[in-house]
Formats: sequence, C-alpha cells, structure tokens
Amino acid sequence: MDNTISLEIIEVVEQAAIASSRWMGKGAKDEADEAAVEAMRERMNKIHMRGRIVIGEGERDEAPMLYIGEEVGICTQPNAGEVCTLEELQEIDIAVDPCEGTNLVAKGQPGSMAVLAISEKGGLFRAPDFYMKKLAAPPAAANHVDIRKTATENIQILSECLERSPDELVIVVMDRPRHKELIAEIRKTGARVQLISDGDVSAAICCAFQGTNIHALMGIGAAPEGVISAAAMRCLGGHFQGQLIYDPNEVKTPESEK
Ligand code: VTB
Repeated sequence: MDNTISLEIIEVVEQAAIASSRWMGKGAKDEADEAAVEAMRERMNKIHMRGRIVIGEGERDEAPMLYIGEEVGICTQPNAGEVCTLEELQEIDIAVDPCEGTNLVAKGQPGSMAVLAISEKGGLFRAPDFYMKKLAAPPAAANHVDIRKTATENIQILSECLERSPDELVIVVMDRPRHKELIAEIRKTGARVQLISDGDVSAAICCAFQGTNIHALMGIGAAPEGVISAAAMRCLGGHFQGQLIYDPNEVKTPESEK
C-alpha cells in the first residue's frame, strides 16, 4: 500500500480526536460522535485514494455520514478530475469508529479513542453489527492463548508466557451482567479483574504495550470494534481472536436484564 496514504490516515484520526475532545465532559455523546465523524470525513476526502467504508456508523439511512458502503477520498470531490484520474487511485477498504467510547467522552473519562483501520480492497472482515467474544493478549503470549480454551487455561498460559504469577495478571472485562461467570472464574485463578464501562478497543490495544499493566482482554463486546482491535493487534504483534455470537441469550445487556 502507498505509504503516504498511511501517513495521511494518521491525520484523519488526529482530526477526529481533536474535534470530539471539545465535547469531553459535557454529557453530550452524540455531539462528540458527530464532531468526530465530520472531522474524519473532511480529512479523508482530501486523500488520493478510492476509499470505501466497510465498517462504519451504520447503514446509510441511520447514519448520515461514514455509513457502510460510503465512498470517501479525493474521488468524491467535484474537482477530482483536475488532479487525477480514477484509475490512478488505489482502492482502499476502511473500518472506522470515529469516537469509540462516546459515553466515556461525555462523562470525561479515559479510554475513548478515534480509530480507523485501512487495507487494500477486500482485506477487512465486514463484521455484521453483532456481538463478538474477544481475547486479546500481549505479543509474548501471541498464538499460545486461544479463545477456544477456558479463561482458567488462558490465564495459566499467560502466566507462563509473561513469567508472572496469576496474582500479577490484570484482565480487563467489560462491566456487564453477561460477564458474571467469567469474572468469577478469572478471580478464582487469583488474577485481577479490571472492569471497564466502555471502550474495549483501547483495552485490547493496551495488551500490546508493556507498562499499561493490562495483560488480557476477555469477554463479549461489539463485533465491528473487534475487527478494528484485530487490525491494530496485527500491526502491534499482539494476540487477538474473536468469535461472533449468534445466540442472543449469550448477550445480556443492562436493558435486557430489566
Ligand atoms: C461495546 C464495546 C465498545 O460499547 O460495543 C460497548 O465493544 C456496548 O456494549 O467498546 P453493550 O451493548 O453491552 O452496552 C463500547 O464500549 C463503546 O463503543
């Protein structure tokens, strides 16, 4: 892939983060999201590419911008023909979450981020808007832990790969009723559970960096965010696996519990 596209993409997420940061702590999650979407789109449409959103803000009728299937890049601009021909532009698939963790921004809490993954055409899994069971782990444990194993088994493997006793491991889990058994199982191994209210992309990425004191992400979150986490972990050398969840009984939300 053209390197300049990758460099420009960094500016896309920077612009989105700056725009939504103005809404930090204002209790306005939709406004934070909208600001990020608009900034992302504006910067993306200056890039010399034929981009297509494969993971976005929803389908066309429910999301005014950056919807699945939307074309982005210089090719969408009326004057595009003056600077290049369509054939000269590389086709790029794009997964976006302009403001991942809008609740966190609204509440002025850490953990939200503007995220985007790009690939050559066809390189990203077009995840449906389902839930996904996720497992993220540091590079030292990559391909040793396995989502098909139990949490207890994976903690044992993490403990060996990271040379830490389970008591020194911190596992991030989203604070949801659906994770009651998982949390109990993790604690039974001696490992520590860090509960988060939102933002499992940030938590997954943290596993790839030493010093974050996060050693794994376990549990169920949204599938599109899972694809973005997987792309990040591929670049960082960390471990990420996801399994789509088709059975609604496996996914209890606070609303469905009421
Ligand atoms: C998940 C998680 C995201 O929202 O989608 C969550 O992956 C929503 O989960 O990181 P529930 O449906 O259980 O509330 C985030 O936390 C933020 O987009």
